[in-house]
Parts: sequence; C-alpha cells; structure tokens
Amino acid sequence: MKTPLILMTLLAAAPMAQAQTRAVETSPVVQNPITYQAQTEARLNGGSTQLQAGTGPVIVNWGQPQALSNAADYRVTVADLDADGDGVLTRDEIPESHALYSEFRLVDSNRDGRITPEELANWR
Ligand SMILES: [Ca+2]
Ligand SMILES: [Ca+2]
Repeated sequence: MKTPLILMTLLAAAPMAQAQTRAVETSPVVQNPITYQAQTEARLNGGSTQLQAGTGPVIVNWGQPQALSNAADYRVTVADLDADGDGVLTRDEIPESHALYSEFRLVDSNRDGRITPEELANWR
C-alpha cells in the first residue's frame, strides 16, 4: 500500500512544480523592462540608442549587419592560393590573415591536411 501513496503524492506535486518553473521563466522579462524599452527605441530610431543601465551606459544597435570585412576571402579559389600548383591547398599556402586559415580544419572535411576544390566549394 506504500507505493500508491507515493505515486499519488508525486502526481499531486507535479502541477505545482510546473507552475513554479513557469514563474521563474517569465519573471526576468517582467522585472527587466529596460530590455524591452531598448529594443523598442532602437527599432523606432533604426540605428543605435544609448541607455543608462544599472551598470553604466549601454549602446544598442539595430538594423542590418554590415558586410563582413573579409567577405572576399570566401570567394577564394584553390588556384588563387595554390603556390606550388599541385591543385590542392595546404595550410602553409594560406596566409594567417585569411578566413580560410582559421577554418582550415573545418574545410578539410576528410582531414588529410589538403583542401581540394571540392572541399572548398562546400565551405561557403
Ligand atoms: Ca598546393
Ligand atoms: Ca582534404
């Protein structure tokens, strides 16, 4: 007879636990109106808005992000950087400042240390 009693206790407690979780999720929104105000003002101004928060001034930017400064890096072909002309790129052929350098492991999908034109085509 002990087990049904425990089950009933758990079932009775479940809705209470749910209600508590919901209250925790919604309270930050209610208690932090400055976030909503910042979003509204920035949306209206369509640029940036400076607000005073408890920790100091906060600048909120709103709108389309600017084009990546290294966008041209993503249009590179193997031939552009293939210094030894073997048709693949190794890490030493890519300048450290190039976006491909930091993403080499990602682009080199078969992990053989060489980027083929096919692997490069899948990068963008
Ligand atoms: Ca090469
Ligand atoms: Ca490869």
